[in-house]
Amino acid sequence: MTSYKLSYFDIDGGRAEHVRIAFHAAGMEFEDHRIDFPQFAELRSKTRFNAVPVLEIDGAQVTQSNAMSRFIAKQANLYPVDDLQALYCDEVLGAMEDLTWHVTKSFGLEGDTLKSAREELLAGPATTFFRGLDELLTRGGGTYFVNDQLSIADIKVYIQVTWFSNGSLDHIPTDFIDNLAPRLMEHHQRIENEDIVKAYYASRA
Ligand SMILES: N[C@@H](CCC(=O)N[C@@H](CS)C(=O)NCC(=O)O)C(=O)O
Repeated sequence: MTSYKLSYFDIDGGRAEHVRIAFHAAGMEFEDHRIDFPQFAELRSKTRFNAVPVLEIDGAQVTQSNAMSRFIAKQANLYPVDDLQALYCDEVLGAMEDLTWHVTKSFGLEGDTLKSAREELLAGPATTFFRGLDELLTRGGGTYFVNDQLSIADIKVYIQVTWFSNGSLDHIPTDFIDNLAPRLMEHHQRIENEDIVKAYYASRA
């Protein structure tokens, strides 16, 4: 049997969470290798691009969280078969990766410098990306992002919206998305109640 080992920080979010949910939805066994920062310092130089997550498939390392999630999502019927719908799904995944990059630029900052960086994030990239997502939700049919059915794109957006609305990012008001694009919060609630998502978090409880 093929072995899968996914290494990432011990948080229920970030760049590996949609991969973990896809593994669970596909019913595929994997080692959920959760690391702390000292372990990351040691692992970093052993990863191909000095970053996590990394997925080892029978010991061979693969990087890039969205590529991993697509691979597993196909096994879980969470990735479109149709090429155009697959393109739409990839667009959402890529946009979320870009937004993450904008957020991480403010990591490590403190005090007023952090506050101004987060204000710039809100006024700039966060506004642009969440407005853009709202348009993509319309394109997908208004309920899901792609083809009127649940896909890995919905799960990725769900994780990002959680990150922006649960108070974990300093100086990001928890009602920011609700004020900017309320349909994204409705979508968030809908995805939270999907069997696949509920079953994953029940398995973590
Ligand atoms: N495009 C990559 C980005 C990976 C990435 O930047 N991961 C962060 C953690 S979420 C990291 O390991 N950063 C380490 C560093 O920059 O030193 C992916 O999606 O997997």
